[in-house]
Amino acid sequence: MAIHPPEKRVWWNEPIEKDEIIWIVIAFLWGLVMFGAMVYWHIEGRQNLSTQAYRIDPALFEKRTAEFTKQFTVREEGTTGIPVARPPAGGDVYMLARLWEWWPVLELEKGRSYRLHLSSLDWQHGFSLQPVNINIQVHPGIEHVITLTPTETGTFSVVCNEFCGIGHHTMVGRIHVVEPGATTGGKPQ
Ligand SMILES: [Cu+2]
Repeated sequence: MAIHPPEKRVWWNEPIEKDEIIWIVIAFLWGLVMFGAMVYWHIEGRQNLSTQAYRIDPALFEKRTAEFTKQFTVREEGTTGIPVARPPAGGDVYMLARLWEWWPVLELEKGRSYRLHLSSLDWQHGFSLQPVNINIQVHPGIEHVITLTPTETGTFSVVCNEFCGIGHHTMVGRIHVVEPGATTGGKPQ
């Protein structure tokens, strides 16, 4: 009990001011609009993805990504030593996040569909594909599977947009998109 209790015991039970009611109603209606927009953008928008998600042991995901990379590596990315995997069109593709890299670099063909598997080995990271601005939260223990069909050729960056520590700003991956049938490195045959 307070040292000086209010004289009226039920001090809070007063009629609500009209202005306050108006603002409560506006906020409530706007919340409903935003809720509807979330569903609308999921169907009509081009940035909210319909991903499948599964539980996975990070060690198993690392093993699968390593096997995938070993099988399909065609070269190294510049002088970074990071392998570039060029999987067959239509297949499963793996990319992992860890402190502080996206691994491996992928080389995909334009107009072909792939099943991209994404997960983290340690902390939460944010997969942000630039410049198209596609965003996915990547958690350890959860594997996202995204059906991906690149629509234009070029080099796309994967930027981590979830702060993950001292090397966060260096956590940049790559996806190269080349014309179907192009040789590795993107040059036409
Ligand atoms: Cu990060």
